[in-house]
Amino acid sequence: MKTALIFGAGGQDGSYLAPFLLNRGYRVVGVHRRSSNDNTGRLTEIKNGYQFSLLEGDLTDSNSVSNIISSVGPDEIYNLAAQSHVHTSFHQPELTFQVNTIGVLHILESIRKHSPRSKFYQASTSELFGVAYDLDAQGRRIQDERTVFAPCSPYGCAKLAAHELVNVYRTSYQLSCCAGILFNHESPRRGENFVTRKITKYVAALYHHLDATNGMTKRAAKNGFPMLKLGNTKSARDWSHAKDMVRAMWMMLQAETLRDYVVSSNESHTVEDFLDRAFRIIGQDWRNWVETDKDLLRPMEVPHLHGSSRRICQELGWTPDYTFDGLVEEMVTHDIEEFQRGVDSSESPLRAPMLKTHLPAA
Ligand code: NAP
Ligand code: F7E
Repeated sequence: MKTALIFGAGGQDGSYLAPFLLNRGYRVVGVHRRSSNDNTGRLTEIKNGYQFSLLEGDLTDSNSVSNIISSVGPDEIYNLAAQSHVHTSFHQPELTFQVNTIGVLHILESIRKHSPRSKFYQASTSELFGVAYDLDAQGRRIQDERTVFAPCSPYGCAKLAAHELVNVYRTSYQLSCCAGILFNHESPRRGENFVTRKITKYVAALYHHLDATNGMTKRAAKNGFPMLKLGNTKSARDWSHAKDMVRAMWMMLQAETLRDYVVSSNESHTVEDFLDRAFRIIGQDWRNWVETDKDLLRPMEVPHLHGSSRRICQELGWTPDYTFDGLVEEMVTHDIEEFQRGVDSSESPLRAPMLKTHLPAA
């Protein structure tokens, strides 16, 4: 039986990768950092499973990382832990480097010293490309393994340094490590301060509000509901489903020779496209409900991401199962149901997460 160690097991991707590996017969050890509030909620379904265990550890503490790696002696290590919010990285650049760069160095050094036979996957990102792109045969702006890196945020810079470290350790010490340059990926488990989930949670709350105010004029209904505040809605992203992405991570570690791959849906949509799709599900026009908040604009923005994952498709046979429309629909439907469960629960409806966030101030 193979053992896999996942740093960041409680995050969006970790919570999909862990059951994916358990279903393939792995013993899985997840690492999460200490927190005064439970940060393992996404792992509820597998937490008490026989082949799954959780350890506390923090990437910024080299002792905790090396103790975990030397005691578990894993066949495969996946590093999904990060300060993963790009806007936050402008406000907390130092923390972002501590976790996203120095943390990765701690893992690489521990593997080199204590577990050199472990295979290692590092979560790199399309943020490495920043403003850079190439033109494909149809003249479209795309990014693939040959595109240069030109990051636009402390997050992108920290991830680029970690990406290069993985390459240096692979070449210098012949470690079996690689990095997946993954484009944006989302799901009903996406953190609530990323744009897609922020939108789908709002749409769900609006759906219930409109339902509850049935019979009122649209104008009256609108007056009783706060607007959705967003930053730049013109930027374009290549959005996939997180489930497709964790399958790619695993496939990369099963390859005979480990190398870095771009993983993407190969489609690019603006934030406005996402808004359009999500609001149309509840029969609304997003333009009536969204306003710009200058505080949500970033000091520098990645304007256009559009991946080409041809290489991983050709060499490893990876292809995505989900479509853009399917992803948006799943997220909106999930959030509508979650909202309803909050209202139905025995607690006061005001404690339901959506109502708490979206009810106008008294
Ligand atoms: P996520 O939901 O933010 O999960 C990140 C996890 O890392 C969380 O469980 C977090 O714990 C943990 N973490 C943060 N700091 C830590 C520390 N110092 N020590 C140990 N654990 C720590 O991110 P995700 O969407 O699953 O993404 C997984 C990885 O892929 C990240 O490295 C991200 O940068 C990268 N990535 C993501 C995307 C995407 O679109 N999702 C695309 C490309 C690359 P808490 O829950 O306690 O905060
Ligand atoms: O922003 C715009 C924002 O924060 C997407 C991370 O997983 O993917 C993610 O980074 C776009 C940007 O994701 C709001 O300016 C508008 O143009 O959802 P996001 P991201 O920055 O692309 C990469 C690949 C990663 O590696 C990261 O870890 O949406 N936007 N208004 C907004 N974004 C947010 N968060 N909130 C807004 O209100």
